[in-house]
Amino acid sequence: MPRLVVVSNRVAPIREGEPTSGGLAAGVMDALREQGGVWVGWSGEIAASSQPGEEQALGPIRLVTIDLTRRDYDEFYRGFANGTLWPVLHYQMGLARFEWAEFAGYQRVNALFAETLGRLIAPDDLIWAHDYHLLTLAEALRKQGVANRMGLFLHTPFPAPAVFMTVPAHEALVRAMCAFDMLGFQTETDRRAFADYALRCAGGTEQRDGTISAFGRSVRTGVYPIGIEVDEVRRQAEAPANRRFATRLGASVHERLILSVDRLDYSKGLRQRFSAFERFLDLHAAWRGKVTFMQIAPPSRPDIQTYREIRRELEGEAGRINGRFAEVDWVPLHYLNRGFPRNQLMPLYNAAAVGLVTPLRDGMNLVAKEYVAAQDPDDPGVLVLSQFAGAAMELDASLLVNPYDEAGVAAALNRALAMRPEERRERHAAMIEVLRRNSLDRWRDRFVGDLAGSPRT
Ligand code: ADQ
Repeated sequence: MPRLVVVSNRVAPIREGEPTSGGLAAGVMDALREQGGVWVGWSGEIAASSQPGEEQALGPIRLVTIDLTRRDYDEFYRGFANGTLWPVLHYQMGLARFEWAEFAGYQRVNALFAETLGRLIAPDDLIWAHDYHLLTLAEALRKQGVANRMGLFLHTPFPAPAVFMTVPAHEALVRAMCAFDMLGFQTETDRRAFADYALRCAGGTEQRDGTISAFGRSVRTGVYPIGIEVDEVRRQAEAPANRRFATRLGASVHERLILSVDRLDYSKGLRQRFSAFERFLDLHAAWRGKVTFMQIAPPSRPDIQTYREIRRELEGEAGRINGRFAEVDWVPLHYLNRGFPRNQLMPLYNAAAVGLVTPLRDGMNLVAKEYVAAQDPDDPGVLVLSQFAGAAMELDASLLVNPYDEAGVAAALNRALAMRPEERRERHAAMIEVLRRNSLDRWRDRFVGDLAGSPRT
């Protein structure tokens, strides 16, 4: 196998000998460890000038970080990546803004990543770029004359062409994406949307094997739904030391727990979810006093206006709902504005009767998969899942809901809480089988294998 060079916005903060923070970082690290390789990304530091930052060696792996300037950060990260692309990729055009100067900053930072890579790579290295921050990376590398195989995996959705075209730079973006040799998407819906754009808006053609020709280049496209490590989640969920935390929590909530865990982001549908829970308490009053809804949502991207707004709004809503329904001995909604380490989160999943995962749009949603993996197969909880999460394609044995339909979500909660054990076990077994078949290792091996086998351009 050729050496792997991974590029992502951030390099996971990983120290030797310590457990990694999440599945994805672990999966990528395993691949690098097996094949040897380099991981390149932003250091998270703002410096006086953009420059290569620290380099760290972790056995056969080199971690190379880049510092950004304040201007890079504002235009690339806060501006075009998270102020324009993130909302549009999640069908939230109303929340997007656009400035050509920020798009230029995005291209400049992609070119900076490309320069750093150019100094590191050997001719046979495979370059694997991650996510919406790096859509123009391959184009920048090609301009330097780099001919290596390059693949991009998009962790977010790719929206329908009419939505994507609301970004004024849409054509430049898709042209740049075609400079990769391979594009991986989470679902066929996302891949199809990209192909539709290339065919209908760029006069491209598509072959049976998913190869798309447009803008004078050919790029292979494929579907690689990201998975999780089922056994790692089970181990964390069941470890006696970890369970003590969940037991402590169990004493503080009422009989049944409905659990949601998200980064605080408007794409996750938290406001609609709070309303659906309120509707549930209205329509199914018998559950009052018996069910607690816990929403764990640490703030993310706090220096972006839309994120500050959603945070304020949710705090108000949580207070209002609790004010309306709480009793002296029962608080219906627990809203926790902080993250938890995985060894506390997994037993919490395990303790919850219902996992409520209702993003308005999501590339995949690993929380849905982790919730299923953390359940006791003999007495599993029920997953209530948005039909607009990529995970819904695989986890169709969950209770699928439309997150915009408050009454529908309320009915699904009632059904989940009342579900008989045999049905819960059946649904859980069907989902576990899917998760085992499409593990994180398989996702990575399929992507890297296909990239290694893709025709060289
Ligand atoms: P995210 O939008 O970050 O990821 P998600 O897939 O749900 O969303 O979560 C990623 C990880 O973060 C999970 O392992 C989860 O356990 C952890 N996590 C989430 N909230 C947490 C919290 N409150 N405390 C502690 N840990 C928490 C993007 C895309 C997704 C896609 C992933 C992977 O937006 O659609 O599934 O990448 O491709």
